[in-house]
Amino acid sequence: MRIGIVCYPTYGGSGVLATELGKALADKGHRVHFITYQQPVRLNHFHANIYYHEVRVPTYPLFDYPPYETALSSTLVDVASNSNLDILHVHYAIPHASTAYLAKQILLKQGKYLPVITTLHGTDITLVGRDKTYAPVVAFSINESDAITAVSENLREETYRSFKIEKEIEVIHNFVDLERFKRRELPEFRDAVAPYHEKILLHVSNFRKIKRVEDVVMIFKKVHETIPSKLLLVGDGPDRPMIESMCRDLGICSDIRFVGKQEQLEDVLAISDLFLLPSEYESFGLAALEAMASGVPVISTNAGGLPEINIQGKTGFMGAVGDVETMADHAIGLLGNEEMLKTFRANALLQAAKFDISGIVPRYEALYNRFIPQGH
Ligand code: GMT
Repeated sequence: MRIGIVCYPTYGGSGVLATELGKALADKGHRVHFITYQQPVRLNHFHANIYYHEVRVPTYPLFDYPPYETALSSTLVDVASNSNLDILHVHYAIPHASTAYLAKQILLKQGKYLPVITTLHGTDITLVGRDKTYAPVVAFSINESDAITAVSENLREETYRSFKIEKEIEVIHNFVDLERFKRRELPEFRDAVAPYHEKILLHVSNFRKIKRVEDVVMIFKKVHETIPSKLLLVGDGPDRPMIESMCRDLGICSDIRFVGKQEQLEDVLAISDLFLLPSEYESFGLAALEAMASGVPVISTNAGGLPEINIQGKTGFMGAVGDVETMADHAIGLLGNEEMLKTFRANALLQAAKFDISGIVPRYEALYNRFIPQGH
């Protein structure tokens, strides 16, 4: 198949998932064309079956807001015609579903039929998409997609609750490459972070309000009072300055490290004992799944799709949004009991295996096949 993929090329989960999907499809012999405004972060090696098309957005003094959607639609028309795409898969509805719709209409006029699959990822529905400035376009373009997928049961339900969707939304859960995240021993790295064998807690996010990174720090503060421990904060985003001053005010800066965006996340996971994700909402929580794939148990909220991956009392524990006390108590209970920690590690890995890339990618291939006209 010749597959076009549109996504955000940045560190967000939707872009990561879309890029990993494209790479896996390319490994299986499909030709994959990424159409984005920047090289996706995880698209970092040459692959004979992968093509990258940059969306250029020319500026002009009249434009206070350069028309990205117009540029993307035009690039989609160009790539679909010249590379003879069989299918277009867009990740994150805004603005990708509406640009895909426009490109599809233009191509139809030119005599080419291009089926469009839209994968909903989370904030495109639950936060940004619901805003009335975007909602009518989001609802329309989702309905006009040939197929709609959501990354969790919870997101599927949220989408039906928020919009008048006339089509079936298929749940295809996010996936992880177990091979990539297989835990390796990295004793020197671990010693550098925790020289006195302290426990290592980890949080990975884009430091947005919805992630409640302040709760990560408060959970850690409580754990730290009882258990010698270090906190690693991976990622960057708008709340980082606030979190830095919070750590200073609490006087725990020396045990918290901001390590910025990390491409080799598997190495950081390999030295971690516990993953913290106290988000206000997660449609899925790909970062938590990646942690489990490295055998790291998860303390999270029970928001959104998190209960679909984090099993209470088995792979970790969940608390209500904002219930820092409960989440901290669970973290202390787990980190203070080596036997229990070992069992949870094994459970986390077993649970992650249910979402292994080898089981999920064929579901996307089957979906594409349903919409590609015979003979292509
Ligand atoms: O986590 C974010 O805010 C980034 C966002 C994105 O679209 O890039 O992530 C969403 O999609 C991920 C991949 O499907 C999910 O694992 C995240 O749970 C989801 N984030 C939210 O729902 C807040």
